[in-house]
Amino acid sequence: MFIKIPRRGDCRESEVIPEALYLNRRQLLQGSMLSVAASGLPVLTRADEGRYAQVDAVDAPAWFDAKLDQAHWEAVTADGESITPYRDATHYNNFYEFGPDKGDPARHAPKLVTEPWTVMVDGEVTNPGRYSVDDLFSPTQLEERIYRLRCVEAWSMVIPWLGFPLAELVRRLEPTSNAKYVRFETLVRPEQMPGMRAGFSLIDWPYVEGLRMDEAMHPLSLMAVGMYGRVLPNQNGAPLRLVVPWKYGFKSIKSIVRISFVHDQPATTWETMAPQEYGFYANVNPHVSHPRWSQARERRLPGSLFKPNVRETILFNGYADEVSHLYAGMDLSKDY
Ligand SMILES: Nc1nc2c(c(=O)[nH]1)N[C@H]1C(S)=C(S)[C@@H](COP(=O)(O)O)O[C@H]1N2
Ligand SMILES: [Mo]
Repeated sequence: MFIKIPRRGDCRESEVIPEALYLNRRQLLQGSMLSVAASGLPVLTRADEGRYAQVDAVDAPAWFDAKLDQAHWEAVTADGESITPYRDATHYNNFYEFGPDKGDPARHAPKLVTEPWTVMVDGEVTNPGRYSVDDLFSPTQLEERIYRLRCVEAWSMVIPWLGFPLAELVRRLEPTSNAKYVRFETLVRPEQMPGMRAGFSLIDWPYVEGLRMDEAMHPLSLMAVGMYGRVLPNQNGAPLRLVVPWKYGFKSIKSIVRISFVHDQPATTWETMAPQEYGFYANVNPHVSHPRWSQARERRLPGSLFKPNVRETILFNGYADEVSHLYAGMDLSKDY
């Protein structure tokens, strides 16, 4: 079930074939995507078991790799937005455990050992324990979800994830009625995570994130184990990461090793570090500026100096129809 992650050296080549298949599939899926759109979840589509993720890696000639970076990407979401090229989605990352620069995760994360991997489940829950990743996701089907990812730094991408609804997992784990929030923790392994060894990092590890229970149970909240039809690259949070598309990217915690069901709102990494800049909710909101910059617009990657690809940011990152009821009666300028 679990696919071996190629080492850095063979990584670039092996991406080519699954990606090409991926794009073919996209075109085949267009019809079904539109019908799903009509059912009210506009950028959601299902794939049958991620079959093409198991295609063997094949070496591509260097000229092909070079061409691929310049390829005109045709795949689009149901709303007509282009899917971010795989290369950008895997080489422009935030994963501070591996360093502060956007290229650091792609440089250093491939050395992270992600097999075996266990996730500790504890707190207000009927089925606590230490689960292997396979245990966690073997009972469920993988689904493909094409989501916008909007970073609080005002850039965004469109990424086709492969995963399963967090709600399914929560139901299986059976939280007690005392559980009001879910808290997530990332791996701490400084030997393999150079960003954690750097003395200047302000982050108090482990990286922690959390959701209110109703947010966790929302059908858009995804536990991702893959992207672009293949296994999740380490820099994107292998083997298991959260994706909450209506919130700023920092809520989508990577490489999860612990899931706790708790009564009180958990202290989360960014909110703890700078509460006046980053809130617990972190819902994408063009009307609530970051103290140091506006959130009204975003840079959709890839862009260039001549074509910066700037677009308006949409409330709840475009998912308002699905999620705004979760925040009825709340003042979004206070609970940012
Ligand atoms: N453990 C951990 N998870 C993390 C981060 C991090 O630094 N550490 N960065 C977050 C931020 S700020 C963003 S924008 C997204 C980026 O996800 P991507 O690199 O897969 O696009 O991951 C989030 N998850
Ligand atoms: Mo981010």
